[in-house]
Amino acid sequence: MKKGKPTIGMRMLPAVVAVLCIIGAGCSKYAPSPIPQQKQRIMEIEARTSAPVSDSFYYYFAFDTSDPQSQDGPRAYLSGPERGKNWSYYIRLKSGVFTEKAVSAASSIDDEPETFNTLSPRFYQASAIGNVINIKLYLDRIITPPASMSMNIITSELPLTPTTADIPAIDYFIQPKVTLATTTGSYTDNSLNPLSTSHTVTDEQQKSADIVSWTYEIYER
Ligand SMILES: [Ca+2]
Repeated sequence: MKKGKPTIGMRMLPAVVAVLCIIGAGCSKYAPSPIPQQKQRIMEIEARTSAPVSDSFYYYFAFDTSDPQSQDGPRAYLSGPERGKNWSYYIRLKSGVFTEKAVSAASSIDDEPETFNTLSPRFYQASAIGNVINIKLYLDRIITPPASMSMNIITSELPLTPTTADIPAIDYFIQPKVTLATTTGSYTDNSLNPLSTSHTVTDEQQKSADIVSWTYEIYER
């Protein structure tokens, strides 16, 4: 073959490409279309403290997700026989570490919570910066949520413990049952629930455990 002379194959290349394109176009008609990404409900809670969030305290976000709801919502009992009363799921912040616990049976309230990070199917985002604690999670992965649930934000110096000694909560909702709708677009906050976190911490040493405001929102991502 002489150098530089195009072969028949090379000369036919455009035609071959065109045929392949037609075949390709024909085939794509039958190719499976990508599954559209299902949007998921995110629950976002933001709580603000009087002084910057401190490693000295435990911050509990306790939920009653049971259906039907308990009469009085998640109570601020951290010890004694009623500890963790009506808590079916909670997130705890201590020393910059977020943990979570789904309370499946009454006895499991005393189990150590598991780390709430990217390994948790419920985790979306969580941070504690300055005076702001922000938690975002996949609502539908807590449970199949009922039309509404209830929440309490409880702070303390000691963790929830199966002891008869009194472990007093520092801050908590005066009215323990704050009802939250779980439908997309739901929103509520402390001003709409005037009895929530209205307990004012007077001890200067405990201002970091004083929740002064909070918001709750449901949206899709
Ligand atoms: Ca407060």
